[in-house]
Amino acid sequence: MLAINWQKPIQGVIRPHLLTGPAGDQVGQCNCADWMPLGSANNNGKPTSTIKQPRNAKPLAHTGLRLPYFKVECVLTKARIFDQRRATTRQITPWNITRVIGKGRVNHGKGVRVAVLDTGIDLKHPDLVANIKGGINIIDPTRYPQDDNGHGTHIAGVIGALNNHFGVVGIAPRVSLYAVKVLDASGSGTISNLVKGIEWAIANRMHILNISISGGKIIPPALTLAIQAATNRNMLVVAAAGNAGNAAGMGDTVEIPARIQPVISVAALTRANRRASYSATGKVDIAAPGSQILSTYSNGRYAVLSGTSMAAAHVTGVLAIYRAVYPRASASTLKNLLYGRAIDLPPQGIDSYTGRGLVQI
Ligand SMILES: [Ca+2]
Ligand SMILES: [Ca+2]
Repeated sequence: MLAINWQKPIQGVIRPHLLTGPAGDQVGQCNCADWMPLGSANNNGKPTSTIKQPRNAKPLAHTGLRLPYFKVECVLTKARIFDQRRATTRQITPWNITRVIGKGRVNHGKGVRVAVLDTGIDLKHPDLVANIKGGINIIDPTRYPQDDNGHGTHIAGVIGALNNHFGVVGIAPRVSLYAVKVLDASGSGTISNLVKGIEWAIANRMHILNISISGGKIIPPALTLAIQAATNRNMLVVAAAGNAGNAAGMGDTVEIPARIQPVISVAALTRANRRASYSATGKVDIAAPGSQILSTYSNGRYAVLSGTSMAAAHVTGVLAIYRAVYPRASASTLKNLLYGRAIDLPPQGIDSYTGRGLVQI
């Protein structure tokens, strides 16, 4: 029995709760041939803007947030990710995790608090549950931040899926994950809810914020203020550069919040260490694997997703490892370490495609 230790001050919002056991096994429901288009992805693979406006507000393009993932490539049931007969002896280390951690980690991110501002996290996922320490549902504070989309659970798994005998493993498998649900089941949300999520993260003294969300190019002042408040408190804010890029790498296509100055903007790489064609260009700080990423998914499942969303999660995981090594280091010191350790990718030097290059532990 694992108790979720919901961090104060959230009493009256989310009650302490016991969450036990894996979600129901859904053997054979999905396979790679019938990947499930969810949320803001459509059939041609380009993310669709699913703009949701706050009530009584004049429509503003920048109030719409969406998830910068390319599409759900494949949803795997627990049964499909590993042979059930060997389930007690097998765990996959996805290629993208190996790419970033190399020969191994110096620690597992223990004691580092990471807020995942997203669609929630599958709070009962057997490959995450021990690391989920709290959170909030900003959309409906009377409910748990349970992931009704899948995206947030995928992000959480890249950052910190458990190192055990099944499923996958994340970059920082003993990190403390906090589910901050700011997007609904379709992956849509508002700037004001994102700002509230950041405020919750500040109030609850998170160390790192992962924001795999994009919301166009107009910078809302309220969002900038919230992010500056976080970075002024020595917090690291990581965001997906966005999926509005093009094959030629032309133009300034990075979206908010990644394009806001103190945010670490992350580009997506393919398995060949090339910028993915969808990965936004311009204000890019660093790059990480983003295409064909296997991780945890809603309802105890696993899925392969692609996008700068996934790339951002790798950088968050690496920062968690750094922070566990140097718990007293300032955010700017950790940022310099992050940038200094990255492997430069062509063209030589810092560039608008992959920033300082491939993130490394
Ligand atoms: Ca595992
Ligand atoms: Ca370069």
